Amino acid sequence: MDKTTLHILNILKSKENYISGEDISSKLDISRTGVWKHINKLKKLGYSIKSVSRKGYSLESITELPLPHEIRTNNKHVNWKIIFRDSLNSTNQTASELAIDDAETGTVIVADSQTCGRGRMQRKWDSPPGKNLYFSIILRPPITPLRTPQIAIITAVSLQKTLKRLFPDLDSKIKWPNDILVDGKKLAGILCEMKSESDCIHHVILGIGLNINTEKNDFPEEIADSATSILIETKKKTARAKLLSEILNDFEQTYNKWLKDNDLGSIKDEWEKESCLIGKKIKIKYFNKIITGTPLGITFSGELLLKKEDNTIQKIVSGDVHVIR
Ligand code: BTX
Repeated sequence: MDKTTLHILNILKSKENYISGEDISSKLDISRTGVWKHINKLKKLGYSIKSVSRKGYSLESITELPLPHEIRTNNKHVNWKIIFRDSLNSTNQTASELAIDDAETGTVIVADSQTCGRGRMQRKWDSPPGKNLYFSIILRPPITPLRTPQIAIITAVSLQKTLKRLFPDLDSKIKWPNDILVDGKKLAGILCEMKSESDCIHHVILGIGLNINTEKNDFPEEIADSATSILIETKKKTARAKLLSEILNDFEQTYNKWLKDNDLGSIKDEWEKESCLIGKKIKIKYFNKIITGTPLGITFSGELLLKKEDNTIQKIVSGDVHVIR
C-alpha cells in the first residue's frame, strides 16, 4: 500500500466519527479528488468506508485480508517483514525463490489463496481465497542441519499455544510431526523445507496452513470428513490479521528460546503435554516400512519414541502416522 493511502487509513482509524474530504486533503496537501481516489483504493482492499455528503468519510470496518500493515508484530527477537499477495501458486515456493535471492530471516510470505498449496511428499493443501491463513516464514537459523526436524516441533508447540490462548474452548492437539488436530480432524499443517550443505543451513522455509473461516461444505469432498476449521469448531468467525500477529509473536519467543538451547529443552515437555498420540496405538509409514507401536514421547532431538509390539523402543525421525482406532 502506498504511503498516502496508508496515511489516510490511519487518519480514518484515529477518528471515531466522520472526517471531511476537505480536512484530509488539507492535512495531506492533496486534492479532494486525490483523497477520493485513495479512499477507493482502500474500499477495493476490503475496508468498509461510509461517505456521506457534508460529513465526509468514516471507517466502518477493516478489511478481512491479512495485509502487512494490519499485522502487529513485536519484532523483539525477529525482524519481521511481511509480504502479502492475493494469490500465489505456493507461499513455500515463493519464499524459497526469495530466500535464494537473499531475503532475510523473518521474511513472511502470506497469500489469500494458493493454486498449488503443497503438503508433505507433494500432497496438496486446499487453499481457497477469503478464509484461511497460508504463509511461509524464511529462517536462517545458525544451527546444524541435524536440528532442522525440531523446527516443525517447536512450530506446532507455539501454534498450539496461540490457539489455546485465543480459543480456550478449542480442543486442539498436536500430532507428530506436523499437524494440529481437533478430535482427529486436521486444523493446521506445517511444512518445513530447507536448503543446506552437510554442515550448514542456507535457509529453512516454514510453511503453515491454518483453516480459520472455512465452512464444512466448503472443503473438497475428499477431505470433508478429515478436515476442520476454527469456524466449524467455535461457530465464530476470526480476523486473520490479528490471529497471524499472535502466531508470529508467539513463534518469535519459542524460536528464540529454542535457538539458545542445544536441543528442544522444555519444549519437549510442552509437546508431550499437548500431543494426541501418546499412549495410542499407531501405525507409521517409515522408509517404505509400516511399523506399529505406542508413542511414549519424543527425544530432545525431536524423534518419536515408539514402543513396538515386541517391547523394544525405536526412535523415528520422520513418517506418516495413523492412529489405529
Ligand atoms: P500433509 O502432507 O501432512 O497434509 C496434506 C494432506 O492433508 C492432504 O493429502 C489432504 O488429505 C489433507 N488436506 C489438504 N488440504 C487440507 C486442508 N486445507 N485442511 C485439512 N486437511 C487438508 C501438511 O501436509 C502441511 C501443509 C502445509 C500447507 C502450507 S500452506 C502455506 C505453505 N505453502 C504451501 O504450499 N504449503 C504450506
